[in-house]
Amino acid sequence: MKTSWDIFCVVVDNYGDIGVTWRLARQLVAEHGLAVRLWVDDLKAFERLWPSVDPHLASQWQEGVEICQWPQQWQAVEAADVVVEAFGCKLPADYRHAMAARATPALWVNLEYLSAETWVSGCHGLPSPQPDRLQKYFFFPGFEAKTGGLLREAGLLAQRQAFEGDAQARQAFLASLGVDTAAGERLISLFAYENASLAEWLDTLADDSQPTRVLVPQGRILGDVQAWLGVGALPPGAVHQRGGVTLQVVPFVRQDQYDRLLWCCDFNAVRGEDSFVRAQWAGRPLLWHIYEQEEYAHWEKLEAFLALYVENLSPSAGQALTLLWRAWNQGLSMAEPWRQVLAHWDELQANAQKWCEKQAAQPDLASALVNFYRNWI
Ligand code: TRH
Repeated sequence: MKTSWDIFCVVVDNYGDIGVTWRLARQLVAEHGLAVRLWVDDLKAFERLWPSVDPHLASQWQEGVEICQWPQQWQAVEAADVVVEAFGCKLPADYRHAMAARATPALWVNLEYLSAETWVSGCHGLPSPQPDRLQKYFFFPGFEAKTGGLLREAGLLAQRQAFEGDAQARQAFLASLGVDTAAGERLISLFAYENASLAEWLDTLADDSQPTRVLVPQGRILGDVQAWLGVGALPPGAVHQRGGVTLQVVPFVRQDQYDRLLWCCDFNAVRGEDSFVRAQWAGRPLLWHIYEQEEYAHWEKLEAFLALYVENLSPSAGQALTLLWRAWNQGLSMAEPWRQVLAHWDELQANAQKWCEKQAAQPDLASALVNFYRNWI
């Protein structure tokens, strides 16, 4: 019989929680042949990144995963062999009792948020003592050998390479978004939270001799784009040009299509957790808008990642990228850091590729979780 897995997800805000758990659930089914149920409290957010999800159904199957609406009044179900509690969402008390009542113990894993901080390697895989006889462990994604790694589907990089080598497929994909690029145009994707630095970055792009097209998926940054353009609502398909920069709003696409958008662009601005990782798999230079935390806790995460990411760059290229990321995350001036990034473009491009290969040489997170379970039983 297949090992059964239950993954629990509370959508705090945005799309990262469901983005990560849905990606993991799909991969556990597709690549490990497991029986996976995904419990989600907000199917509306889910529908956004996987439109075939019906937000009105209590239970449904998608890609071989049983998706269950996490009900406010929990109904008794049998507990699975492996229980993944994503990002510290609290399991229903009745479900915990069901776990404790099993003849064989269940493995209970708390999947944590991604961080490059050095303490992560020391905490990955540690047990978290529980009052009942349940066994719970911390599972930390990460960038280094002693962490749980990053979500990466088998064949992802080969798919990307095939796509990159197929000019027609690229053009057809962009056309499906209503995008028609001009020769020599730099392509940037822009997925970010509200950001006070945007206006100056756009000014800088507008003044550049090389034309730039910025593709903006529907989302929170659009208000800043509107303000800069001095226009009203910006529906998908809206295109506005100012100097050397063309801004084009694109629809929020299905999760796997978003990868293609990243693969099409020369530079990707991403945010949160999942799009941040996907941009790394795109092997292109990127700009990260980190999710802000209380007491500025996110800042150490940003610096910890940068320290790893710029390790093999020349000091001046590393400095250029670092200053750009810091400016973007603090609402500071982007003009000079962006010019410096352009001055080091080839080196940053090569580094993005090498970083991607280095990360891909580590076991992916889904395989690491499956191995964790195998070693535990
Ligand atoms: O939406 P986010 O800001 O999510 C954040 C972070 O995960 C953060 O850590 C968490 O604490 C907070 O939510 C609550 O950014 P993230 O993580 O990149 O998730 C976006 C998801 O949306 C990702 O799976 C990619 C997907 N996506 C699409 O499927 N289509 C699109 O067009 C776009 C732009 C994104």
